[in-house]
Amino acid sequence: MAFKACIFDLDGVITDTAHFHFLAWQRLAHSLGIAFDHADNDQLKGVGRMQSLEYILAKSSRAYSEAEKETLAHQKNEDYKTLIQEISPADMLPGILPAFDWLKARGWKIGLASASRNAPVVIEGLGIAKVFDYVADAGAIPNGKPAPDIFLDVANAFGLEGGECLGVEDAAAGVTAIKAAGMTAIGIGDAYVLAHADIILPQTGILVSEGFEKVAG
Ligand code: B16
Ligand code: MG
Repeated sequence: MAFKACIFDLDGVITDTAHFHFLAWQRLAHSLGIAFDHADNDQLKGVGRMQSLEYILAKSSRAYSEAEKETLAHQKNEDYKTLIQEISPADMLPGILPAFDWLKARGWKIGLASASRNAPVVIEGLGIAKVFDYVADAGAIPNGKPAPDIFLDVANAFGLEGGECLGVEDAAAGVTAIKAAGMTAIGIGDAYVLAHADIILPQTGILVSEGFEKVAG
């Protein structure tokens, strides 16, 4: 079956917002007397906001009410929104603009399947909002990654089968979601973490030559 669409993850694929998530989560964790380091942050890649908070609070000795959790998640997001105000086209990861050009030249649809509710602000800051034929609304998708829902939502919007779509992800949960959606997965990053992807690339600079050209060829 020929590919007709490429569906991108945002954080860690198109731009590196993971560092901003790290700073905001760490500030929150430390304010609660909870340790939080880069290894913790890696566990949260592709994981939604409330689930990420649950991961952090599980390390606390005290229990938090639902109302307190809402307040904490809001606090982290306000911090995160302040940090991403500075995002500009210079924050695009290498090879992404050429990847968009390659896809457009072949008439493939371009979709976004980010777990982040802040995705519209980030792509606006990067200057690429108009590139996407469809952007999934993370807040409207009931089951987060590793469930296939967000990738299937994009495929449905395009009127395509999973087998006609390629997905690009940097998180293990995201690769699992792509495969569960019946799509072909390109993983960006650590080969050990992303072992279940169809193609694994160490970085985005070779996405066209070692990713798209290989699957489309
Ligand atoms: P927000 P992605 C994910 O984005 C991030 O990787 C993850 O760290 C974050 O917690 C999640 O979005 C939710 O983000 O709090 O902004 O809604 O990798 O799926 O593009
Ligand atoms: Mg990601």
